[in-house]
Amino acid sequence: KKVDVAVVGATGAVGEAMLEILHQRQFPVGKVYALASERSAGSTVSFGNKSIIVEDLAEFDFSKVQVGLFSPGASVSAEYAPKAAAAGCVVIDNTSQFRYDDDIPLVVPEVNPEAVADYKNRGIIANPNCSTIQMMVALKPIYDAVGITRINVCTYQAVSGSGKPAMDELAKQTADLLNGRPVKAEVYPKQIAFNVLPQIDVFMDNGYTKEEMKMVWETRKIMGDESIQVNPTAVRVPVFFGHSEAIHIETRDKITAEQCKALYEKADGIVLLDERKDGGYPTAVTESSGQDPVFVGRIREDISHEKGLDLWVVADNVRKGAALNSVQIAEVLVEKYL
Ligand code: A2P
Ligand code: 11C
Repeated sequence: KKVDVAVVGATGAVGEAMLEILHQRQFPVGKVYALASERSAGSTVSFGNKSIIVEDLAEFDFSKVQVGLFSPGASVSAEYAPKAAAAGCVVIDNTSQFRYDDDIPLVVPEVNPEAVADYKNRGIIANPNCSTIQMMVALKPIYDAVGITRINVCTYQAVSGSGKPAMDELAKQTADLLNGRPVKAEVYPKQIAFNVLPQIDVFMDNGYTKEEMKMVWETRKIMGDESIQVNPTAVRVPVFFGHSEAIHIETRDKITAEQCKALYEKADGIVLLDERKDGGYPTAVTESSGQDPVFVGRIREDISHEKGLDLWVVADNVRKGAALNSVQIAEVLVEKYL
């Protein structure tokens, strides 16, 4: 069974990775269309060893495809995802536009693949935020085994989460600083090179940022548990690819570090790298960059809480955090429903 696919936002960081992953995983593609804004129409992107001419999203007829992988920014998805769905294309949307609508499924295939069935409601499936996805993959086995009542999480997020202009800004600021030139901050409110910024996305009325609140809202929706308490601090660090997270959980029943490791030995999508010696843990650059799994290490029982457990979780934010998760959703869709 072949499926015709449109990648929307194909010239962006996530769109490029979507094309690469469709090819790598041998997704059963028939025809692939690369769509972006009028600005880049006529340029080319790669798909395997072929190059595809980028077409203007505004001109595209979505009745030509069965699946649309969208990552063009929330306001563009707001306009075009419903149009594509009305033309019979199932949209898998990587933006935050539809995630919190009750009738739109929000899916991490290792956690709640059954929710894909609800694509029938509006023809749209939402892909969660990158920092939520890797946390869900890591916590699901523990949630199922002993329950989780509360999550405290601090993130260390790569600049690729903000798209290509942010990657260019980190590179340029780094080069400027090393060459004694003055630094300009445009994408981020302060210098990101050699710095750490405790702000991702805009501030909300409660003092949390929107990135932090996404982790709260999305965790509850994906786990299907409104009672989970989530307390995030989301931080941008000068890393190009790979989000890291220090996660502290409180479980319903006690779980030991050894029991937790045993769960991970047989969990889908997880690589356990946890040796109590120098370097015996995963890092964004060395392990996760360009890779599919979620890496977990530093598992230990919390010395300050009887039912507390600490974890270090790393994944490639552009792959598992965005493009790969979207393609995995498409795989479930094609295998079970289309
Ligand atoms: P374009 O290159 O034509 O601007 P990133 O998040 O890495 O910056 O990528 C954003 C992606 O979304 C790019 O492919 C970009 O295309 C695309 N995009 C942005 N605005 C629009 C729009 N109005 N219509 C279609 N695609 C858009
Ligand atoms: C970041 N998590 O790292 C953001 C990017 O809701 O899909 C993804 C924003 C989103 O900047």
